[in-house]
Amino acid sequence: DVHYQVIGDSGARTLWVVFVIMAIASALFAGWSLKVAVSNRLYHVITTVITIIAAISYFAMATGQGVSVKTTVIHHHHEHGVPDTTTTIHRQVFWARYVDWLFTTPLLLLDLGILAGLSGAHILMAIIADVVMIVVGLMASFGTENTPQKWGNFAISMLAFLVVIWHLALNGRTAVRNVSQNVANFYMAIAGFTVVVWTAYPVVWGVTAGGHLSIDGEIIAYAILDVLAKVVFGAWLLVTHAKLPETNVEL
Ligand code: RET
Repeated sequence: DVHYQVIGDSGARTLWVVFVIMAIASALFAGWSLKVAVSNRLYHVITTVITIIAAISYFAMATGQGVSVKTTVIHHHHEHGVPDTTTTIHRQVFWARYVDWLFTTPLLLLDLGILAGLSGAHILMAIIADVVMIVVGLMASFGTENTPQKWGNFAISMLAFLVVIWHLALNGRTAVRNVSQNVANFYMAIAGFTVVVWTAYPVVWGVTAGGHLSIDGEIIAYAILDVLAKVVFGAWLLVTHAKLPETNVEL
């Protein structure tokens, strides 16, 4: 038998809603940047670009672009004269997300790295590990179900993710202590939030790969995470930056 796993009404509506949220957030963040001196707009620029990229990616997905259909054939072996049968699953894979993440996750790390006062070398290493995580994660998404290929790529991507967390949690914490106590407290809160939200992505991915989530369920889960990781994160960062002059950086 043949199964089609494709987007439904709630998934389609969710893609449009997140597109609108990202577009509004982009306009607000860009507007806020006009209220601060040009020399002090680095976080605004980075944070606005993040939501603009997300808006573009959601627009693409909402209008049916950035999506491919992945076919999985499962063989059932029968004995005693019963003929072998197969189950074929055609499932949509929204790869536009990975293009979004490829650009936005390094920018989010740049926001956090600058906030913590991390060295250029540490920021670069975190970003390279992050790019490996996303590209290999894309490989895993298109890998053949239940094979060492798919789960091997997942494991490599998870290792790269651990390197990213290492930089945020250990190097970031060490660096930010030399900035100021207020900035250190804020960094620990927003970096902690980031680690929790980001960790949910491989969880959603694993539940999806395990066949336990419909396309619409997957879209809604990632939609919630994307709004937390980009919009809530960005608003929190920019509002706190306005209140804490020690977070100022000139680059
Ligand atoms: C994948 C699957 C393979 C294993 C791992 C993953 C991690 C993804 C992450 C994504 C974060 C995205 C954000 C987007 C929007 O702002 C690729 C799901 C580790 C951490 C923060």
